Amino acid sequence: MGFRSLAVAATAAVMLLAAPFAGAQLKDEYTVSTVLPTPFPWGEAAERWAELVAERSDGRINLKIYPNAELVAGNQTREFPALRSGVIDFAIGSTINWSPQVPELNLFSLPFLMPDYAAIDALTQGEAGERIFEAVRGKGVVPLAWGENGFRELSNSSHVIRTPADLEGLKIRVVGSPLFEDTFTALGANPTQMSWADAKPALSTGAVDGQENPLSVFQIANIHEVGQKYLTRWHYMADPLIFAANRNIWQSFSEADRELIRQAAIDAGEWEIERSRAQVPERLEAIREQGVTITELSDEELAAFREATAEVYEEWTPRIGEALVELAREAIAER
Ligand code: X2X
Repeated sequence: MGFRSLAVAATAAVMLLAAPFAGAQLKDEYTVSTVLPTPFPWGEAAERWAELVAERSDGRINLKIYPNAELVAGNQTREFPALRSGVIDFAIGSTINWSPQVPELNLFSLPFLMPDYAAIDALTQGEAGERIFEAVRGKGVVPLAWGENGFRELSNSSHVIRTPADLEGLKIRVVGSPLFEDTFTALGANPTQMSWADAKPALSTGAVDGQENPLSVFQIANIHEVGQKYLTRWHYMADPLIFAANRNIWQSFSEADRELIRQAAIDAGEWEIERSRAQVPERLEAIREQGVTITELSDEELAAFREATAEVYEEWTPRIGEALVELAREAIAER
């Protein structure tokens, strides 16, 4: 073979190799929306996902993370519509923030439905989780994997909370999801909906007296600095995170790349869930050292909160779907 034909053969080989990549028409960058950045577990989950995707695709697929819901101007309950319409390519979203568009996601917000981690897993890893993913797909978004924000605990600036009566009249910042209005109203509190971006300022001016968020959020965001001296571990609900893709973006990838991205999401989610659960004891210690009074509740004390919020089930079970709530209860009972 002469030099010329060698060169032609080499060019052809390069083109053949490049063909599947060219065919997939990859963008230089894919946007990934999250509410919390690193070092919150949520942000770390996103970072891990982007790393795994870059590594496994030899740098072909570039996920760029946009935290603080900045792609929707901080308005976290607008994230799902933006993902659906294609303003955002990918997102890792809390079930709370997406529940206004996907009513089934309110399942996880039913107060005191999930008593422990095994109960969360029984839902996300079982048939209930599949049905919830089906509901997300039904709204035009492709769900890929689960992560976890965490069990949400109650803090306030005024006094120790041990009973529903202790919540009477307290102004509590809640996420912009209607179920939370009902839960805190049932408890005699005064819930105020606002985005996370507005929460810390509202706590610091005293516009609200309290808030609820996972321990990781309380600690990393230094919520103790804005007068939140009392924390009650009531574990009333936990919000899983869902890794998801815009449908058109998803369809633009080759079958093999879809598998790669999905598997990376599953691996990043599992890594994040395990890690954030394992960090709870050290977080509690750190929060205690920040001078916060941490209150643990007995089973009887928890039962009083469960009773006081029972009406939320009556209102919300039909909206979530009777069958799904029933399935979830069974899965939790059999965990
Ligand atoms: O806004 C919150 O409280 C947060 C950060 O936990 C969520 O996005 C659900």
